Amino acid sequence: MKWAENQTATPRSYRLATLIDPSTDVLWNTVLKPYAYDDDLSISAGDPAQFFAIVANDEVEYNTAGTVSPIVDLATPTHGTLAVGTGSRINGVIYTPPTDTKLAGPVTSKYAVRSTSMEKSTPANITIHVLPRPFEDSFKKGPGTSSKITAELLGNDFGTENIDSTRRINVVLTNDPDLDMFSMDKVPDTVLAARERSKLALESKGLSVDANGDVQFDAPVDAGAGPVVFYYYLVDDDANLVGQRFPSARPARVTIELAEDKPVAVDELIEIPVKHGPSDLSTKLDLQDLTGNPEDYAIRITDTNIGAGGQGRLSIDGSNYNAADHNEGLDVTYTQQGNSAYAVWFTYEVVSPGGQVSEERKITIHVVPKAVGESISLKRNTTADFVLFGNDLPSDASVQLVNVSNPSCATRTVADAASGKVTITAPNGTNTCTMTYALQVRDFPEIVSNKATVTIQVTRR
Ligand SMILES: [Ca+2]
Ligand SMILES: [Ca+2]
Ligand SMILES: [Ca+2]
Repeated sequence: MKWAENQTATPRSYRLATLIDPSTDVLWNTVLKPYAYDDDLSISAGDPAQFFAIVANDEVEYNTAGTVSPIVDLATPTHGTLAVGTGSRINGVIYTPPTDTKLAGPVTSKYAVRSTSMEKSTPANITIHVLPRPFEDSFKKGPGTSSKITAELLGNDFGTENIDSTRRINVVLTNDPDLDMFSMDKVPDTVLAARERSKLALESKGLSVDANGDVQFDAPVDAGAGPVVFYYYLVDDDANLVGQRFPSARPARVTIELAEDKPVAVDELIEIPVKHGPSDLSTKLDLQDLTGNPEDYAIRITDTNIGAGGQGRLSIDGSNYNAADHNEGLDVTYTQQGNSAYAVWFTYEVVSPGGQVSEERKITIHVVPKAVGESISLKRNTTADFVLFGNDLPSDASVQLVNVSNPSCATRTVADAASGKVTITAPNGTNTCTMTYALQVRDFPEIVSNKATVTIQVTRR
């Protein structure tokens, strides 16, 4: 078969409808079975619910002024929600994108149409492209610095994760927000030339996308060049970059000021709960966040007692701190001794990518004990010893009892603070009393745990 008119390079579909029944039944012969055509729709991630007239391209006879929609068997979409329209919108569906605004990509559903004469079509596919949506960004980078800026660009965007694991969200840079970046067929020479100009302009601004899809920015050395401005689309793509691309409806503008905030360091106390170990003893210290510096500012350790009398271990970017040749990096992690409470310290400076250095400041780490309450039982008019440390952390000798309250009915004496032993005398009568205590680190009395509650059940003889 061949199209006689309107020939195009891309394949077309057609449908044949035939009447082969010689019946003289007038109704049968004048009513064609309804037919639902597939629909390909799009909406931006995070957008409010939107109406789509999916019946508009279908062949179905129904009362357009009525209240009964011809849409039947509407399948639950793979993401988001879909509902048949009502009132004046019985010819379509209302789609709400996923509530998780990080999601973009193809969503599918199915439906059929039913005519007034109750004939039903075969199912048609609905494909909804939830398009990613980038938002404008503005930040600073030091002159002459090189860095990946993908996280800065995507941090405030919608639809940065693809619903479909065989697809991905790519960044496409452009120097011109009005330039057609995505048409593939019959692209005019003027557009091709403009795309080339855009590419060169981005290169001259030090912008590129590497093989992993990360955006790299090599800032000009001369701050006098002024802010760097460009635009980017987010694109829902096949992972292998084959097939159709689904870019965001608009590109987002990015302004990078060629300047660097002076790094800031602060004196700070970091409290870490005692863990029993041996696993799960490491705590990432987000010092950039703690000091209010950008994420790409490095931490340089200048001195510490950790590993030199102080317990535990410091690591930088995944390997052990070493004063001589491994004292600077982005990620500082402290690994505690395990099942022990104590204090350690280090001094540090913050170093910007452009080489500015902050004042030196000190971080004190308190590994804080954890008191856990318990329920104990005691016969009335009797006296007994109880050790409250059994379920506490640490269970070593680095802590002692402190702040032991008087029970609400019984009486108590602290028999041995270092071993957690209290002597309790029950009253003459059954009752339930409570008392509280905390743990104090013996070598660092300024470190005191939470308050734990002990319930004393006084029983009959
Ligand atoms: Ca349709
Ligand atoms: Ca953004
Ligand atoms: Ca306890």
